[in-house]
Amino acid sequence: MKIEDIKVYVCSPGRNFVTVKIFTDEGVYGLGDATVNGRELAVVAYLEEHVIPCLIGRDAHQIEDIWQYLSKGAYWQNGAISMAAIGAIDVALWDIKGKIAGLPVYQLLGGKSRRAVTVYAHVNGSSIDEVIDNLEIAIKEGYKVVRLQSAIPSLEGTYGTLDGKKNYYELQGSRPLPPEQIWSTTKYLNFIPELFKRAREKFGYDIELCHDIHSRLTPIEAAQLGKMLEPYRLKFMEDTTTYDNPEGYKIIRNHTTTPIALGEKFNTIWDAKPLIENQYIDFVRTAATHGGGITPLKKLADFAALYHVRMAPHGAPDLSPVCFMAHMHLDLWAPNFGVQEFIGFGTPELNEVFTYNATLKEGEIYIDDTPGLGIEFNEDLAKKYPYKRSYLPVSRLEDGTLWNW
Ligand code: EZ4
Ligand code: CO
Repeated sequence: MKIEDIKVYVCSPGRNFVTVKIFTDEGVYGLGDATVNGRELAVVAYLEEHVIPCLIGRDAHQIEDIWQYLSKGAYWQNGAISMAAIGAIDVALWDIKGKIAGLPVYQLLGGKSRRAVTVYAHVNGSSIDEVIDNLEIAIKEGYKVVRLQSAIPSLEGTYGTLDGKKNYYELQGSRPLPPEQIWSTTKYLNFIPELFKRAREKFGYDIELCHDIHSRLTPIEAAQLGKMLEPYRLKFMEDTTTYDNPEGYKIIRNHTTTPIALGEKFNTIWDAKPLIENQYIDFVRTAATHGGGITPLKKLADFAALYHVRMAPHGAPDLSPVCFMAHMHLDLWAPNFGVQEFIGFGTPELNEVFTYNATLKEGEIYIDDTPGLGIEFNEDLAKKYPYKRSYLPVSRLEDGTLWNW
């Protein structure tokens, strides 16, 4: 079965997505997601100019060899742009293999390890009271795990909150230049434990709670945070500090029993290796799109399992439904699956362009047995929603110093 053609589509049904479609000479096609938030067209150029010409005429069944060819074979290994490009090709080839086999991708990985995929919902607000009200709604909706984020008094536009917008698509869909937000670690650390205290006082300890810090802290500040949050028994605190020095995580680990999640920006297993083998982290957050596809994520899951580290794939709105479905198959299979981030099924425009069968029941997502990934992309409708340049915000300290967003 030969690869006949590969097309790349950029559309913005609420926000920008880069979608790859591989066509074969047997009439079967596959879909992949190549979205890198704020750098979308760089991936398009990488694919169209440097990847696609090398793949025409190759055997679509040789997923592993094509992965090696595009990474080792490119000389320039790793990196967000190239791995998203390779990831999209890889996921599309798994989709094709499933369709040819007549099996959903999770069957090709080794079959189901559970009935459905437990997800965590985002709960946020502009004050603790508002977060608590929204948490009550999420619990009533059946979620068993939630991520709590609150705006911090006197800081504009805190990470993880909607900043007055009705959803992530309205917030992030079009930012023609990067907005700037102010950060203060002192104000944050003085404020945030109260949020979890109030949540536990009102709802007890059965609901599992997560929190994302988006790399704003130094290792010792992260250790302080972990200790302060210990009484509220979080499922995990995510991205407390950057991962450029894995030893930073050793400091956090040595001081607190609050579990640690990391890795939504990892683009290779090698990023995760020292953190996993030293048992500095508990959940690895790498996404199929940004980590280079299903092929490396399967290896990452198996490696992580040796060290009791569980998979908790990134599920932000900037990953397309194609990546979401790739995660559903990985999550159903992985024996060491932890939890899947989930921000809802998106806007009506989004669900017009991407169609798939996934049902949310009591905080778990069920998919059906459609062969392959089980997702369709309507490229004609996608044309109705052209690309709009859009950026993530940048963060500055109160004195103007550029900080991690
Ligand atoms: O801000 O994906 O855990 N989720 C997150 C995300 C990120 C975006 C950045 O592109 O941290 O919402
Ligand atoms: Co995150």
